[in-house]
Amino acid sequence: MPRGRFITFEGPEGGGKTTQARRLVARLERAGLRAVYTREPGGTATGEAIRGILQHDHAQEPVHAETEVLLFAASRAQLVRRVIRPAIEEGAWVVSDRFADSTTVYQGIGRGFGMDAMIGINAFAIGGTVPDLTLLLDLDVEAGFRRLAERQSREGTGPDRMEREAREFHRRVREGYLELARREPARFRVLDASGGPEAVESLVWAEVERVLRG
Ligand code: Z5A
Repeated sequence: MPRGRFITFEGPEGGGKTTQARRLVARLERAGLRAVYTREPGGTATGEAIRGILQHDHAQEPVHAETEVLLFAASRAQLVRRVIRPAIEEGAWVVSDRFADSTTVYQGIGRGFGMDAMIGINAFAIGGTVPDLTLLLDLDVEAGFRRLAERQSREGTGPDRMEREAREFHRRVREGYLELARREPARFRVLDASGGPEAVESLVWAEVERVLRG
C-alpha cells in the first residue's frame, strides 16, 4: 500500500482555510483517492473538548498563555496519533485545517514566546509527522476580518477568544507566517487568498497536482 500524504492549510483569519480544505478533500476524492479532513484544535474527542476550552472559555476562568500553548500541543499530539498517522499509513491523503505552524506563529509571535521555543514544543507533540505540503492562504488582516464579520452577521454569532485580540496581534501573526514560509521554502507555498473561492481553489489544486505527480 503506498503511503498517503499530509497537506496543511495555514494563515490568518478569514483566509478561507476551512472552505479550501473541504474543497480539496472533495477534489481528491473525485480523483479516486481516499482523503480525510481534520482540523485544529480538535479532530478527536479529546481535541474537541480542548477546543471548547480554548475558543469559548468553557472552563470559565482566564486561560494563561503558557496553558494555551500546552493545550494546543496536547490536542495536536492526540490528533497525530489517533487520526493523522494511521490514515497516512493506510494510504489516505490527510488535509488539516491548521496544524503546528499555527502554534509557532500565534503563540510564538502573537503571544511573544518566540518561534524557536514553539518549534521545540511542536516537535515533542508531532514526533516527526511533518506535512508534505503547507498551503499558506495569505490575506490582508482587514479583508479577513470583513469576511468573518459577514459570516457572524449571517449566523448571528460573535468573535471567539482569539478573534477578539487587537488587529496588531493579527498583523504580527500574518508577518510571522510569511517569515516561516521564507525559512521553509520547500514545504510552504504562499497563495494569494484575496480572490473568490474558485480562484483560490485553482491555486490550491495547481500546487497539489505537483505533489500528485511527484
Ligand atoms: N490557534 C492558535 O492560536 N494556535 C494553534 O496552535 C492553533 C490555532 C491550531 C482557531 O479558530 C483559532 O485558534 C485561530 C487560531 C488559533 N484563531 N483565531 N482567531 P477557528 O478554527 O475557529 O478559525 P480559523 O482557523 O481562524 O478559521 P476562520 O477564521 O474561521 O477562517 P478560515 O477557515 O480561514 O475561512 P473560512 O471559514 O473558509 O471562511 C471564512 C468566511 O469567509 C466564510 O464566511 C466563507 O464563506 C468566506 N470565504 C471563504 N473563502 C472566501 C473567498 N475566497 N472569498 C470571499 N469569501 C470567502
